[in-house]
Amino acid sequence: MAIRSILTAPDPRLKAVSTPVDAVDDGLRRLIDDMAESMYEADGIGLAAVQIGEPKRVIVMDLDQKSGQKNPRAFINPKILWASEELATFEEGCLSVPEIWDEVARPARIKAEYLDREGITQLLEADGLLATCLQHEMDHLQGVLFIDHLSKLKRSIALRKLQKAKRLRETG
Ligand code: K2U
Ligand code: ZN
Repeated sequence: MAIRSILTAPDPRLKAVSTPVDAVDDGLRRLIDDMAESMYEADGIGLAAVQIGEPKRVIVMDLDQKSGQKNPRAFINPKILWASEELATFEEGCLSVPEIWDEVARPARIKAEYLDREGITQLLEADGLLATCLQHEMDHLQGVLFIDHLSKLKRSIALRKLQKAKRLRETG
């Protein structure tokens, strides 16, 4: 397993539409393990493959990292089959959008289909943080960041802040 660096916005690679996985094999499972390790290292609870520069339709999430218990779940080629009209608002952050937090409204309940790390089709009914996080990660697979859901003004302020922080990191 390897800890991979996480891309931070602005970065055109984060805007890529990720490609479907055509084989759930050992190579993909190594990528999933690297994603999980990179997510834990960054104190995240979710990560999309595109965030480590791999535009494949693969997500890992672990919402219950209680007292060191790690239970990473892989979602390969996830599809949302149904979403409630009712919305739920959460304050979101993102490992690729450092130091920016804001409220995003998304469908409160969803039904999704995906392949697990053995390539078996699974169905998921989710609400609460699980529904929000999965939708946030699936946005990544479409090249969409949570700041793209904010008002034009808030998004431009966020992008200016991110550009300045990236310049400072790169020039030291
Ligand atoms: O894409 C991501 O970075 C996933 C988010 C998970 C998440 C986003 C929105 C709502 C719920 C969960 C991160 O893994 S967790 C949030 C975070 C952001 C920055 C630093 C640490 C944790
Ligand atoms: Zn994110």
